[in-house]
Amino acid sequence: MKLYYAPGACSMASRISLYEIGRDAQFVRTDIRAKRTEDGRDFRELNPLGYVPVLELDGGEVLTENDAILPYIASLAPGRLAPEGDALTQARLHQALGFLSSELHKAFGPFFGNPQGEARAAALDKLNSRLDFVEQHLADGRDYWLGDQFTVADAYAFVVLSWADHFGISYEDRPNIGRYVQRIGGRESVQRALKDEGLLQAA
Ligand SMILES: N[C@@H](CCC(=O)N[C@@H](CS)C(=O)NCC(=O)O)C(=O)O
Repeated sequence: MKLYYAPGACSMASRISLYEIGRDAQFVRTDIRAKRTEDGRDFRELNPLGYVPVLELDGGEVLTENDAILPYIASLAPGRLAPEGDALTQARLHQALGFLSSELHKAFGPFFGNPQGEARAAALDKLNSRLDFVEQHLADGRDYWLGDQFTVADAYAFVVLSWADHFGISYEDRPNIGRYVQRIGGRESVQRALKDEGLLQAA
């Protein structure tokens, strides 16, 4: 199995999840601007839309979209990264992933274009409303997004919430998010993913 990734991008959630379950994979660095992979492929042959993550399975099947890849990885180790239970329990994971991709991740999108002035204020306004929601969601003292169990949603939430730092957005006034990012960031899988993507100074 190959995971096409860009350092620090949302694809890191898949890497963290693979590390959590101890699943072997090849990690192929991808230049998402030039749309080339490090092994010289035209990335658009894998994903015509040119974004990571892409998971290429051993049989050649190609999977795109965090919302599909993360539950797929979770399915490789039942009970480890997704809750087991009835339809409502399963729906809670999809609710989390839907929010994380189409609301939180998307609200960070404009900041990658370095918006200025009114454009930054508008982007901040929208992002703040999503962060307020996250702060409230975590206010009952839960350790993980869905409660007591670490799931793929936490891997994804951690990666996206960590981007704030790069854009001068602090969690000082959002202590629940601050603690959550610290907690997830302290996991061995996360530290290893940060190191392997070159985002941590070598000790
Ligand atoms: N809908 C996609 C979006 C993935 C996405 O936004 N990937 C970013 C990195 S976090 C990317 O590769 N952007 C490059 C581009 O869109 O050209 C998903 O949820 O998987």
